[in-house]
Amino acid sequence: MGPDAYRTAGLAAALSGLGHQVTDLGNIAPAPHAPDAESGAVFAPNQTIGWTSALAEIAEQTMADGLPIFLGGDHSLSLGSVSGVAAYAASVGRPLFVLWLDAHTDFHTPQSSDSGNLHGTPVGYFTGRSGFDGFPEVAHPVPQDNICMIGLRSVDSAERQALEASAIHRHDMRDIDENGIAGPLAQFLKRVAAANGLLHVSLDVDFLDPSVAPAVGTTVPGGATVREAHLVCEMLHDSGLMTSLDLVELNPFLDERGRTAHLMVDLCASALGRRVFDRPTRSYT
Ligand code: HAR
Ligand code: MN
Ligand code: MN
Ligand code: MN
Repeated sequence: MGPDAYRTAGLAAALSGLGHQVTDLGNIAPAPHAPDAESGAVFAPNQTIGWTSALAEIAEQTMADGLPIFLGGDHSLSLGSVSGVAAYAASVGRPLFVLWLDAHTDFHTPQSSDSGNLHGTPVGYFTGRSGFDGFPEVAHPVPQDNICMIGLRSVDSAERQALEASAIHRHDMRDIDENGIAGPLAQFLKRVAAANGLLHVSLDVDFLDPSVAPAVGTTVPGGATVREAHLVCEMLHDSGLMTSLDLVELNPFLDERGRTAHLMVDLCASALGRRVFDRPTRSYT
């Protein structure tokens, strides 16, 4: 339902109005997979394996043609999108960086997850943590030091422990309250530019405050404002560095007259060049 809500909210028209050539590849189907048991430690592992294989393949292919935007839907789609983008990055000999805009760190493994929801595991998967039995092997794990998380305010204790032992750059909401959102982002973008990296951005609806973006199953109060989110997207466009994007966790059943879908479309447009006025080009080198 998420992708259809984005279509209804006019995502393609917003981007073509900015001069981009937009191709909607339609809904993706999962690769064939074994049936899932009714109950188990994690929810729908085999189906998620099927989605991961299909998405990784299409991600790697579409990177050669343009800037793919993956619409969801559950954040478990990033097991596939990011691992496929990482395979493409390796094939062109460039390092991959990931900007994770989310209330959550999604750094679990299927073993450490309390909830059994695989949307809590994509960062664990594409950084090459062990415990993803039956999932496609991650041939090109994203280096921890190449990942920046912004918007954090709900971290489980197993994730906290693993993160604190990791080199992942993380900015919780207090950090943003105290220092603003532009500084940490600019710092990260400079590193991407210096390394001639590709940049995948994963935007979870719950990065935003639920008062402005209610259409997500895992709302956490105290999130980014509309302007903070636009500033991130505007800076991403200025940088010219973003090469792929996930728009995830939109649940249209929970929306209020499409306001969350429309806000996400507007943010995507900002990330792809919509602006109020031109300003001198900012360099992140
Ligand atoms: N950490 C919790 C869990 O693993 C909540 C994860 C929520 N994640 C998302 N996307 N919905 O960030 O269950
Ligand atoms: Mn989810
Ligand atoms: Mn998430
Ligand atoms: Mn989240």
